[in-house]
Amino acid sequence: MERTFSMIKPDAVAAGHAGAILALLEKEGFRIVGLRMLRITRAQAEGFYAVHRERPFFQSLVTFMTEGPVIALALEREDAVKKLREVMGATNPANAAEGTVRKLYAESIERNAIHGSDAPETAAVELGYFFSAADLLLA
Ligand code: FUP
Repeated sequence: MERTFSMIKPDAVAAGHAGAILALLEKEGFRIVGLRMLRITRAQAEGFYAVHRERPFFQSLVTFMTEGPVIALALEREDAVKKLREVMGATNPANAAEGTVRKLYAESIERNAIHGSDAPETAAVELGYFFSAADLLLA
């Protein structure tokens, strides 16, 4: 069993797609082991996406991520990191496969409905960013 971090982004929460996305994730075999709705601060968004700091879309991305509440998720299943990336679909919804979260719910490459960690090492860091070890031990 492996754990990964996911986040339902402000566009999908505001559009009322959170329940459908959670249902899709559960149907794909993920167990929800942590769940928090929160409004992230600009500093948190900048830290979370620090790897993109020099990219032209950085400020716009940070503004989007702070425009409304998000739902942070700790998810567990076999091969969770890789499987979540498949279920999310390509970053740009125009390139996302049928049935993926982004094909179904993303508005654009920036407003793309869901985040998922890109590697097990990233997952560990991102889970620690939003969940305490004690919270995840309960699950
Ligand atoms: P992903 O791992 O699929 O979320 O994609 P990246 O890590 O490459 O990008 C992180 C986020 O930056 C994306 F979810 C949306 C945003 N982004 C843009 O807004 N424009 C781009 O050209 C690329 C990424």
